[in-house]
Amino acid sequence: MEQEIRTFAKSIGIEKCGFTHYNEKSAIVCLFPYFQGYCEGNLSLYARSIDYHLIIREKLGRLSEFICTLAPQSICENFADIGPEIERQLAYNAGLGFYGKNGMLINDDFGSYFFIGYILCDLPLKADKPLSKSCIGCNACINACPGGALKSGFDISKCASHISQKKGDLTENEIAILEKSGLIFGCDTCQRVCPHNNITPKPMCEFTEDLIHSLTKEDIENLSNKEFMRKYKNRAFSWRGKNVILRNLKFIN
Ligand code: B12
Ligand code: SF4
Ligand code: SF4
Repeated sequence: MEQEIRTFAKSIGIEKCGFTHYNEKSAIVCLFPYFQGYCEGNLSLYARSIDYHLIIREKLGRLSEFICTLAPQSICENFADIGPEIERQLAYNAGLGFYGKNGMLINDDFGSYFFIGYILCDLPLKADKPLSKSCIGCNACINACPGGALKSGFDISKCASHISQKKGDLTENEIAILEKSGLIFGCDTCQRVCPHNNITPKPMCEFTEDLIHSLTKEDIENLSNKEFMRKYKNRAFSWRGKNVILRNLKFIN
């Protein structure tokens, strides 16, 4: 059954999936590569396409339906981002990648520019084995991080990605970190400098279509909150609302 699941996953564009166990259930963990190559813009690469949650939900929905045709009694639940488990851990356990010092899960073919989604189901699937390797340890991510967030473990309060998404006023130090990152939503620095990302892009085609690379003040300042949400509701950067983006645009063009 594992092979049939992998073959069907491939047929809908999921090149890599692996299996592990979680809370007496089987987890079918899938990777969703999105690296479109580098191109100017003030949005992080992960936020330029249609919201990855929507793309993952659609793909996992189809995969779950397929599993239910193989085993009609089975119950499948799909997750991306808000599930019960830490996804990098799950993907690591399913043998889909290894950890970088930047905290990212890295895959030999995709680098670290991929999302993770998974299905929990009650079928007894055979677990894959974790890889026994780690990143090459060059420290480029630690040295390049605009907030110094990776110096000893991961300090979320110094991470530009977190700062760009938090609500409210920013401190002077937070503003300085945001300015250094050069982005109004998310941060790519610790992935950009990572040698494991010197790869030929192999994004899922859904992540190459309808891209927005940048937002300007003019794009959004005259929209009401409702209009902003309506216009950008299918974008990952919209979840925090218009004011957070407008605030960040004061510091970055
Ligand atoms: C909250 C969150 C954030 C927060 C806080 C992140 C954090 N590190 O705590 C903020 C907003 C800062 C953030 C930023 C980003 N995030 Co985020 N985030 C999440 C979310 C929703 C929860 C993470 C969480 O619970 N963290 C708690 C800690 C304990 O878990 P963790 O971060 O996974 O860390 C584990 C590993 O670091 C591991 N580990 C590290 N080194 C080693 C070494 C060994 C040997 C072992 C065994 C384990 C290990 O230990 C930790 C526990 O397992 C997950 C989705 C999910 N539900 O898991 C996405 C997720 C982790 N984010 C993701 C992405 C893409 C990003 C960004 C790249 C987005 C961007 N461009 O701005 C940045 C990257 C920042 C960074 N360097 O980590 C992807 C990661 C994909 C990947 N290839 O790794 C995820 C999985 C979302 C998804 N569905 O694809 N994120
Ligand atoms: S996402 Fe940016 S700020 Fe956060 S750890 Fe990576 S380089 Fe540092
Ligand atoms: S930049 Fe170097 S140290 Fe950081 S994750 Fe990549 S290989 Fe590891």
